[in-house]
Amino acid sequence: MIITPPLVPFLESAPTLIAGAPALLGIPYDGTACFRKGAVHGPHAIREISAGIESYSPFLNRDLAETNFADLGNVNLHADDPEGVARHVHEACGELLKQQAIPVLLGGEHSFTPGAVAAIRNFHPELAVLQLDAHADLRAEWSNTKWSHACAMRRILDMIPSERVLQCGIRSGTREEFAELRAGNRLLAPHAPDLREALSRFGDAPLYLTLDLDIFDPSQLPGTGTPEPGGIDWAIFQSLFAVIPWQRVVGCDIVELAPALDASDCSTVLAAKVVREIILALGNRS
Ligand SMILES: [Mn+2]
Repeated sequence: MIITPPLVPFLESAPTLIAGAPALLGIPYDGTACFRKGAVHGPHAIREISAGIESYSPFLNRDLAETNFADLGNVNLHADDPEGVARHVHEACGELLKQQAIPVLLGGEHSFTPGAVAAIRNFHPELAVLQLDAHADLRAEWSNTKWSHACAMRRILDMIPSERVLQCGIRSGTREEFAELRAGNRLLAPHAPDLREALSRFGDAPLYLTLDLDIFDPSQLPGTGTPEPGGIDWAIFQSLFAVIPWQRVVGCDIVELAPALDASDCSTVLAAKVVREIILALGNRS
């Protein structure tokens, strides 16, 4: 397994992989960040601050202490180009899926998501993708690479048919990106009833969730590379969370926390709480 052990465990997680359970894997990379860097430190910051948050979720009435999951540490990145990093993520996710774990990837920047989706699609050909994000990420190329964070959803659409992709919370992009989103019926406001209805189009298809933390308003989460006013708060996040069919989620990522950009650490606390809720949702579904 191409990983390094966690420097600081996510709360009291088991270090070894458990079939059927979520497995945290960090991707410390921000090589294509074009505005403000720092997401490379996301995985470490989330683990470190996890010691300071409760393991119990009153919202879900579940506790990490009674939940099967593993924190496997970070992927060893022997590449500094985004395509190479995506390839490492592809390999690592392939290994996790072979062992029937559910990859939960901690970014890092958004550019590695197509690598994860490519690996998971090999196991689940009918895979559908839900993106929660402020940005369309539909550029064909950005900063001289097709593998920039700004191209993540374009690369996913190279693999997954448009009708199996939903992009929720998007409030920033080019005129062309928005024209495409609207024409493809993929654009959703962050409104739980709409999300529930749209997800029902996928039937029983397995689902990949890519969660860019900049879907949150900068007042809630300023510690991100490309903040975008007009985002969601925690209550709206909970309402969206409640309509996601977690039984069908076969992989997910939580990306774009840049901890040093928020000296209060509240952004990192929020990110860790998101990760906790996702582990609780994925680790208690039998
Ligand atoms: Mn974004």
